[in-house]
Amino acid sequence: MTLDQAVIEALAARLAQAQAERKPIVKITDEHPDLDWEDAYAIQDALRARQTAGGGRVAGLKMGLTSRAKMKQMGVEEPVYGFLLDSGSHADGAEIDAAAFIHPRVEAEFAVMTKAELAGPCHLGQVLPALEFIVPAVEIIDSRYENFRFDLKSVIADNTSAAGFVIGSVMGDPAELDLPSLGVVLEKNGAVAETGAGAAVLGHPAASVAVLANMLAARGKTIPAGAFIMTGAVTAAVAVAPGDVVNARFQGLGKVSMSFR
Ligand code: OOG
Ligand code: MG
Repeated sequence: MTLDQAVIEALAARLAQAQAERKPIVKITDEHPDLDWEDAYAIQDALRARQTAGGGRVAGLKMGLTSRAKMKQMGVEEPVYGFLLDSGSHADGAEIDAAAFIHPRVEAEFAVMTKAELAGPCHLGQVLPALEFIVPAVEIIDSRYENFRFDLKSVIADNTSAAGFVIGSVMGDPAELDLPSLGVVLEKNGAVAETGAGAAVLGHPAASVAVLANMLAARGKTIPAGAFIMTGAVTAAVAVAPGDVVNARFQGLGKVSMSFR
């Protein structure tokens, strides 16, 4: 740690304010170039504590930057994790107010629910039997940083750009599905915007859960049973604006839709 708790709290407050006022800020590492990984996750933890103290409820966990397409789009090389708030959950087919965000983007993801605790170190072979089901999902991301530009430590502090999510209603059985081979099509306004397959996510979406367990283990934490986890975008994220209609189609798992007003 390079920052004291007062600075960590102040940075979390600044991020929360940027989100509340929809005014992007410069990335934290511009001002704190020596910020380390512990500082970055400590700021995220402080943000989470602020939001839950204000009545927010944590709905689950998310992995980010787990596909080549995303790493390339954002210019970073490693996965990160964050949390999902209940207030960010939108029903499938919802009309979502784009004015609630700074510069929203959508990305298609596989989401899972665990049925057993996962304590790292663990691998795919331990994760698969611990999954209750898999559902198709779309994450809405919205960096609190200017021009959606950041480095890994800054994006960790900003809760990995988490801003909302929509899940589909078809529950897949991870034991029955060949997850790496499942195709995903992300459409905006009826045109294909991105295409991919489960293998884009660290080779297998459940491998992303293993990486999460391992990252949490490094901080003395585990993934509890009954945890909802977004495993990270399959393809690059797509910017959305009022009037846009988004459809994400998942092979064998139906589709997830939303529109922005
Ligand atoms: C960071 C969040 C990445 C994903 O699924 O890869 C993420 C960002 O790109 O702003 O959620
Ligand atoms: Mg995501």
